[in-house]
Amino acid sequence: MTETQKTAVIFGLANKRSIAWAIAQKLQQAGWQLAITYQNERLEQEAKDLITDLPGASGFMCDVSSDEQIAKLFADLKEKYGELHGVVHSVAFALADDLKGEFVNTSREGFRIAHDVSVYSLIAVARAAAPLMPSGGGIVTMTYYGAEKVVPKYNVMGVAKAALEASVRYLANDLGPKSIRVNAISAGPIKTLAARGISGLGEMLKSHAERAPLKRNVDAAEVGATAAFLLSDAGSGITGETIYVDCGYNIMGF
Ligand code: 0WE
Repeated sequence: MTETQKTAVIFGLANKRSIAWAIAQKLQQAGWQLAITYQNERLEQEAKDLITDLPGASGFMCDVSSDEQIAKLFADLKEKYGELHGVVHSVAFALADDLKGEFVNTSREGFRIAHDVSVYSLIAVARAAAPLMPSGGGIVTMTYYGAEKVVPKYNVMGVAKAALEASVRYLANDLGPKSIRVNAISAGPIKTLAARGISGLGEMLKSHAERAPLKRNVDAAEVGATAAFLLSDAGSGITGETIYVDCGYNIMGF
């Protein structure tokens, strides 16, 4: 068992509603050993309480807006695990002011922060992880439909997610020769901590469920299962892709 066990690092645990947590649970059930990161001291206690109850999982603090913290984390991961087979990036941030009102009012600093935290971090993490993946592996990030079509108030996050999806394709091209696959999951709206700050989320969930072919909203566990699939051998032919886990919402024209 241990000689064939795979190890993944998961970025973006805030609480039990985090997509990162749903992915962690599915990967653990599939037999993975996990390193799970949280942003800072403020989130540490809640993260550690969750991680303690997940067999074979360890917690690490890492703010992905810091090159130093990313370097330190991967040095620690190399020492503890030697090799990695999976990376899950479930991190995004924009200033609250930029997720209300009009996109045309996005500030230079707000644009920079959204892209630094939500997009550049994937590139930095992929670069740091690749040397720890000599046998190949998978990288999965989270995106949203607002990358392709206008979702009112998603604003600068939509532009950042468009850049993230393009980054997935360029990373897939760079890392493919090392047998490292890079994909994005485009999830329908889910009531996470990040989404709860959004006014009108309730109405959005309702209209999403009405319009989606499956007539319901997606569950974080379904996103977790898709991430586990992409990181498994079953996903071995898939790279550079954005996979929808949205109850079919994106296929509708009217
Ligand atoms: O990607 C997201 C949300 C990401 C997010 C959320 C927040 C809230 C708190 C990024 N930064 C912040 N910053 C904060 O200060 N989603 C896909 C969920 C989401 O967010 C929206 C949505 C949906 C859906 C914002 C406006 C409209 C729809």
